[in-house]
Amino acid sequence: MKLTRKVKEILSWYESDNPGTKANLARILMTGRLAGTGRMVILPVDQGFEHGPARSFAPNPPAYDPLYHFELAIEAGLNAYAAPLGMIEAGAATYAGCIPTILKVNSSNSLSTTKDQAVTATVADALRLGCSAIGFTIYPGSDHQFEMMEELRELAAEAKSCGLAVVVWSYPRGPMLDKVGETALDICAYAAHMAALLGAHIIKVKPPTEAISLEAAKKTYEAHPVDVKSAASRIAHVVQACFAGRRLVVFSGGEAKSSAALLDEVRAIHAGGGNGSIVGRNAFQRPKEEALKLLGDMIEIYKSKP
Ligand code: FBP
Repeated sequence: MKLTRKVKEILSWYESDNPGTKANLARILMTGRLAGTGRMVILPVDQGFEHGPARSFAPNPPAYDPLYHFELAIEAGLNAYAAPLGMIEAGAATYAGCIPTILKVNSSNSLSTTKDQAVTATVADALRLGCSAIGFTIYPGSDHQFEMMEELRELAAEAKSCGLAVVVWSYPRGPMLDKVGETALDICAYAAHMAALLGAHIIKVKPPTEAISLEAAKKTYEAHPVDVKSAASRIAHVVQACFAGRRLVVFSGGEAKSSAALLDEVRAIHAGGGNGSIVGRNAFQRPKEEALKLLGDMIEIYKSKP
């Protein structure tokens, strides 16, 4: 496989990584219909843990079957499939080598009131299952944020030493943040930046809103304004916070919404220089044909000239 100039350029940003990690990043970037473009669409299916099985899969019952998600990601021509241990194990042999996988190594659930996650898989699991990367969530702002960051430090160091890539879901939540604050532009950029500082190769955040939430940051944003009205410039600001675009950043899809609304978001991510989408519920909660159509439309946007 010959790497494109774009992918070579992206790999050059990761100056400290060993050939194994670079090869795994290349696998993700060179797979699927967006291969070689530097853009990605990834399917994450950890919502069974996060929200429970019925809330996740009842809208489209075939999605209760873990194999369904491997098929969906492969048929849609996505770059990678991310899931917790049990989901990856369930299709590991059937789909070995068919699509890069990201093993989600920590998980939360809706039966807990604490903003924390348990470590639910290991780097050894990721290697045994042929994964390209580990995935880890941090909750900047939570009372457990520092332990989460310390867990990530250990797991990321181990993963990198074994030639795996590290994907960080950075979701601000905790006592200082209300619902508006969790997706406010300044907080989102801050969360993305912290993921970069923690050594993430790929950073995953929610699309930012117009709000500026942190009191201490308001003066700075007044002095150096970002065009918060434009979704593309909000994305561009998050990209800037990811080491001026030297780290890959992808944006999540959120709860099921209309195709038009999701595609508008994708256009903004593309125009703002984001590297793509990591979209779960909006994909697997739709009947498969509809999901394939929507994922195909997203890919077409990412393939077009921004
Ligand atoms: P969705 O596209 O379904 O939002 O998936 C992205 C994701 O990050 C999942 O990996 C995770 O389970 C979920 O969002 C968490 O969502 P929330 O923070 O809204 O509970």
